[in-house]
Amino acid sequence: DAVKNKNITIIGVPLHYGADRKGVDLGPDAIRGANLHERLQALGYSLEDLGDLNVRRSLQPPAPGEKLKYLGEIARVNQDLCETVSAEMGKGRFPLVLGGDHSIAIGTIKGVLQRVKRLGVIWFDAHSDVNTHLTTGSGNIHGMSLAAALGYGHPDLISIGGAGLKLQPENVVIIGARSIDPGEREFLKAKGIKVFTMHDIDRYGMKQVMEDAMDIVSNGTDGVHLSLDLDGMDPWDAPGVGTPVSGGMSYRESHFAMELLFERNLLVSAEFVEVNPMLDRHNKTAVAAVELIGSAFGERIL
Ligand code: 5AB
Ligand code: MN
Ligand code: MN
Ligand code: MN
Repeated sequence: DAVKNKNITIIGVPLHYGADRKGVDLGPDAIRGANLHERLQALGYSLEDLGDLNVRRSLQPPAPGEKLKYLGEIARVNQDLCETVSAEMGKGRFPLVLGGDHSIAIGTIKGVLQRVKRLGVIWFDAHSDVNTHLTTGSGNIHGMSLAAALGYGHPDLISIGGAGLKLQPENVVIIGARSIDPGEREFLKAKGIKVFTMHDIDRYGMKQVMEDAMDIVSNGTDGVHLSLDLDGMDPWDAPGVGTPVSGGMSYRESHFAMELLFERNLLVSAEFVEVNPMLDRHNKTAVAAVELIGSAFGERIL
């Protein structure tokens, strides 16, 4: 049955430079504090928590108009993450990465790609994160991570984990999108990346969307990575995020998506990102993250 790998390695990445906003660096501990270990152990998993990767504090703020804010530190941390993820997978373990801002998807995915060449990705997000330094309005690298994992963007980002290591666009789906920049729209069209927008979820329902999404990411691949940005959920249910967009996936829709994912047994790795406890209410978003993790790893109501 699903998620056969019973050995999980937890890796925290307290990075906020990709979002250029404090608080999301506290995400890993907020998620742990919402009883992550207990939930997974109750499901029969054996855990090793490596703690948090090192991230430098108090860097000089970027110059106004900078299009790749904090590039150096973000690239360094992602290279470290890439090596850590790859090493854990080399020991036969399942990497569960806790963010931190979504720029960490670059390191996670590159590390997984070193072990699973033909990798599918489910990108659960209000945004599509396919900007580059040429299209970004904000200069925030957390809006560029999917593009970088596909091999587009600044050389210091796309070379992480080794030149030529990249996802194929036909193996990627985005779920829950409702805020896509003009340059991103062009990119998604040009590369033919399948996006299940909120409109699609309204129209076809989460069951159909997930079945189609899982068919796409499993076709011709040897494993699937889940990159889950908590802002994919509706801000009512997940208020503790830096870039909230209303009209998102409900609490139940998100749970159901994770339950369906578990049933298909596709995942080889996962990351949960963008939890910002400083913007949260009653730890709601960290708790939601742990509940989604629980569902993705087999928790059931009855
Ligand atoms: B997140 C925006 N497209 O590039 C940009 O939270 C938002 O990882 C990016 O999805 C949001 O700054 C990045 C406007
Ligand atoms: Mn994102
Ligand atoms: Mn987002
Ligand atoms: Mn639940």
